[in-house]
Parts: sequence; structure tokens; C-alpha cells
Amino acid sequence: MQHHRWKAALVALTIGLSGVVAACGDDEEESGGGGAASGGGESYDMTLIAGVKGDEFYITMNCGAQEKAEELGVNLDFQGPDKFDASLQTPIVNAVAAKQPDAVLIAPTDTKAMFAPIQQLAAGGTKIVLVDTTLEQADMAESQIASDNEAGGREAAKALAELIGGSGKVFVVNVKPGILTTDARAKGFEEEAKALGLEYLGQDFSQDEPARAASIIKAQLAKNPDIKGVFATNLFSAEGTANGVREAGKAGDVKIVGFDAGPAQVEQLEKGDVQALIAQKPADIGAQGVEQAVKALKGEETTPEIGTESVTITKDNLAESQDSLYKSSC
Ligand code: T6T
Repeated sequence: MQHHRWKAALVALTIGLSGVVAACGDDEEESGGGGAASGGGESYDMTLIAGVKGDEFYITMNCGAQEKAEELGVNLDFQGPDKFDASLQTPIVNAVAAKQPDAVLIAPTDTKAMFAPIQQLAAGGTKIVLVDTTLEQADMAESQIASDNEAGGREAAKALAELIGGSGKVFVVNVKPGILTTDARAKGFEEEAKALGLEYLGQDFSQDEPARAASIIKAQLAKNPDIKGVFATNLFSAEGTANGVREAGKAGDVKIVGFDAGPAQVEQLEKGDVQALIAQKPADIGAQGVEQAVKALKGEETTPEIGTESVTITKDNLAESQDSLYKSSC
């Protein structure tokens, strides 16, 4: 396994540093107990594969994962495609598989298309932890860690209903069909919006591109000038939706609830273009992902499914919600 090579290098380095990490000398067993930081001497190689590398949600997830990795003596690499696209994420998974890391934390970009490459990674002996998104068949995963996305969608509907005074036309700007997280948010929103008596007009897909989200909402506003509210199911969709509504001259009149809390979204909230953000806890997802992977590698019991929190941020509670905002670097 890869971590033995890494460990050998660490031992050599340690000897060179006059035995700073003395415990490295006697950890023959794979599940020898305790990360380097806890004195057991075990070190693991892991990779976090994001849905999109430059997405602040995943950057923040990496920050949380790196912190936990340092604490547990894990060497963690961060990778991801430039776009939320299974055809771009697959070669990354294959290249990572060739290096045989001890564990991979991955956000699959498609519930079906990413099954085969991830299954192959698992077959090569790498422990798999699914973070954020998941697969239709996720039996190979040691653990799945994500927000309760359906509940988040319902929360968004409640917030939007309140913002528009309890009635009127609402529309959804979603990402792509086949992403479990955003599909669940849209489903939760639709059900709750209908239950609350809002007029649900349907959804369209931004392909995770802000410019496309802007065109979609402008076209909808041209068709239905009396739209009162929009729910955008992720960071780039929400950013583009707010731009589109502003370009249509309706900023502040058409209310927007967006999922995620990246820097551009927070700016739009401050400006009054967006009225509420549903912030996930990506750092927490990353940290728990590393923890679960280490447990699996030590042969300890893992938690098959872990739900993490979300918080609704408005202008009113923005000042005290600073810890919930996403980062563009660690
Ligand atoms: O909303 C997050 C993530 O939860 C989702 O699966 C994909 O989009 C984001 O990364 C935000 O862009």
C-alpha cells in the first residue's frame, strides 16, 4: 500500500531529524492504532476529490479536511475538475486510483456515471468516503456525509414564502439533473412550496454556469413578469440568478433564496439582490470525512450516514453568521 512507501520516507526523514517522531519506528501493523499526532505513528495517504476544484464550497470542505488531517497524521491531497462534469471527474479518479491511496473522499458529480470509476478505486483497496453528493448505489462507501438537502429545500421554500408575503409565482434555477444534492433541494422546495400554496412554475438547469443561470431567469421573467420569488439550488446558480434579476431591472423586487454562502453570494446578500442564503457546513463535512476514513483504515466501526447542519442567513443575522460563510482559500 502507498502509505507504507510514504511512511518509509517519513521514517527516513525522522531519523535525519534526530528522532523527532520517535514513535514511527515501531508501527509494523497496518491498523496499529492512532494517527501520528496521537502518538501511534500511523500515517495515511488520502485524496479529496471535489465536484469542482474552484468552488468555494469544496475549498472550504478542503480547509476542514486539511485541519483534521493534520491532527490525525494524514497526508491529504486536494483535486477536482474545473467543471461539475462526470466526464472530467472520471480521469481524475482513474489517475488517483493508479497511485493507490489509502482512502479517497469524493463528491461524485453524477449519481450513475461516477459509479464505475469509484467502484474500481474501491476494488483496488482504497477506502471510499462519499462527501456532499452520493451515488445511486453506494455500497462500496465506508461512510456518506452530507447536508440534509431535502430539508434545506423545504427551508428555502418557507423562507421564500415569507419574503413574498405567502402567495405568488415561484421558479427554481437548478444545476443539472442527476446530482443527488441539488435534485433533493429542488424536490424539497417544490413539495413545500406547493404545500404552502405558492404557485410553482417549475425549474430549469444552469449547468453550474452563472451566465446560463442569468439567461434562464431573464427568459422566465420575460414569460412571467409577475414572478415573485426564485430558489437557486447552489452557489453558481444563485450567483447567476441574482445577476440575471438585476439585469432585468428587478433586483430587490423579485426575491431570491440561494443555497450556499460563497463570497460573491454574501456580497449579493449585503447589496440586497438576494434575501436569504442557506449555508451548509462544508468544513465539517470534510473533517468528518477524514475521521471516517481513518476509522475505516484502522478497522474501526464507521458511521454509514452522517447528516450535517445548514443555517439560513439573511442580512439580519449576517454579522453573527461569519463562521458559516465559505472561504476562497484556507
Ligand atoms: O451546493 C454545493 C454542493 O453541495 C453541491 O453538491 C454542488 O454545488 C455546490 O458545490 C455549490 O456550488
